[in-house]
Amino acid sequence: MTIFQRILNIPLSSSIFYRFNSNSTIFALSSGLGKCGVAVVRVSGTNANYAITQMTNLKNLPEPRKAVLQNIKHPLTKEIIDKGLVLWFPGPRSFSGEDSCEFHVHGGIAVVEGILNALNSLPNFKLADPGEFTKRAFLNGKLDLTEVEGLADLLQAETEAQRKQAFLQSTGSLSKSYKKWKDLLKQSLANIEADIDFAETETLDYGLLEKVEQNIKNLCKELENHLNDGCKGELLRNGVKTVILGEPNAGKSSLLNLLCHRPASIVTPISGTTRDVIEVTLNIGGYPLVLADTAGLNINSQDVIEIEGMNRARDLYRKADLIILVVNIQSYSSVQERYVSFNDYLKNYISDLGLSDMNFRKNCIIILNKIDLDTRNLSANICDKNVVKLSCKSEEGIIDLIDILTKHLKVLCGEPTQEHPSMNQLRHRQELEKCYHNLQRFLKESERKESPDTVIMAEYIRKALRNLGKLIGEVTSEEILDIIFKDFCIGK
Ligand SMILES: Nc1nc2c(ncn2[C@@H]2O[C@H](COP(=O)(O)OP(=O)(O)OP(=O)(O)O)[C@@H](O)[C@H]2O)c(=O)[nH]1
Ligand SMILES: [Mg+2]
Repeated sequence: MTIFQRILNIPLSSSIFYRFNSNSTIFALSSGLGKCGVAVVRVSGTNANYAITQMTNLKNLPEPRKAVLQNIKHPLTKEIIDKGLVLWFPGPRSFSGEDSCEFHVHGGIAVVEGILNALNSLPNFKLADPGEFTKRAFLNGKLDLTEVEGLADLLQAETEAQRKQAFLQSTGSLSKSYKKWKDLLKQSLANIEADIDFAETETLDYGLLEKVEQNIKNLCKELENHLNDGCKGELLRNGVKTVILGEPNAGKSSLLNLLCHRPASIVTPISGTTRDVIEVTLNIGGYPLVLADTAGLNINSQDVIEIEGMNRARDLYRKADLIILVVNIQSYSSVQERYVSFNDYLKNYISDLGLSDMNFRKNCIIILNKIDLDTRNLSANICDKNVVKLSCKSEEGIIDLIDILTKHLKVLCGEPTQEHPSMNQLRHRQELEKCYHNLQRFLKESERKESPDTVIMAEYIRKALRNLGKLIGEVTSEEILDIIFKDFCIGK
């Protein structure tokens, strides 16, 4: 039993370290399937060396991590399948921590099939499950669970900012904070346990418990800051949900099509064309945007289909992280004399759409569309940095729109750095919230007027430690692992 397990009070049976005992050697195509220049087949496990000695003419294993060019043959028929590079990675200095090797061959389908068949004929070799190389790396202590999740996100990342966040996480930026907090809690627990065991017989450092209390208070502050980050990391990971709203015919669908460079949404001069929600995922300035076109809001409509479309639009509005409100300059022009300013018109417009109760100025971009039809040059008098003057027809103003969108996305998603990584998964948030509550209970007990019970205090720290242990995967269950590794592809 390790010291860590003793401190956390983990029964042996629930420790993943004791359950991992794999004898099989796994293999898989790690590069993409299909015709390509080079394909990489990866092998990991106790017998990985066999793959080299049985499938090449090498008498001895090559120098570790140095590529050697070899004829690669089937171990039984001895037929040469291809000529390619062979690399040897003896454990534990390999990705999985086990003995591993790689074959870099021509990326033809038959070549890859030939190599996989050859490996399959070796004793105790089996095709890897999705994520099995990474799972072995985790079980061998090469990566912790947050790093594994970062790696999964790195494979899924579609934008530059997502890649940055995932890369930082996969290289331990999040776990560094969590491990620092864990060390502090371990130290605190040791101090409290010392107080419990020796307080009556020996003189302990005066004020030790007060010091622990102060440390826990500071940690709670750090946790609060980490938890109250406006879900920046989650927004970056999942995409910023953005809804386009406005009156019928304002040009909402034209805007969506302009931003995604394809006719995803139907555009016609008929008012009320869009009914269903049309959603596209975009990369704007390196940030992920999940953009939804909606039915035009017309509170006077009696049409049941249009009414259902508007309900869907309002529903999205309530859940959106960012709102794009489209105003048709022709509509403004026709009533402009009635208003003292464009802002005044806007207030009325929002109220007419049935959205008056919402705070529009927060995370909202206003688009004054169809400026190519601005014959009275009304837009010249509108100087609000949150109002973008646009023509979906001539594309005038599109650069300003992309600019302002990127600014909003930057604020919403933040810019994760090595020093300030963002938490980006519900699993982390839930575990950290539990940790925070356990520490609050600790503080409540320690602040009790009558003598606080140090045994209870120690128990709360133990629980908080267990929460952090779960977060980085030192304590985990097959169920959690299955959920995390299911996102991986075969060969990773
Ligand atoms: N001249 C001009 N016409 C535009 C512009 N943007 C959109 N239109 C036209 O306005 C009409 C309505 O455009 P849509 O994009 O379908 O408008 P919508 O807001 O989606 O309308 P609904 O789906 O009915 O709510 C179409 O005929 C478009 O070609 C623009 O910037 N300039
Ligand atoms: Mg439309």
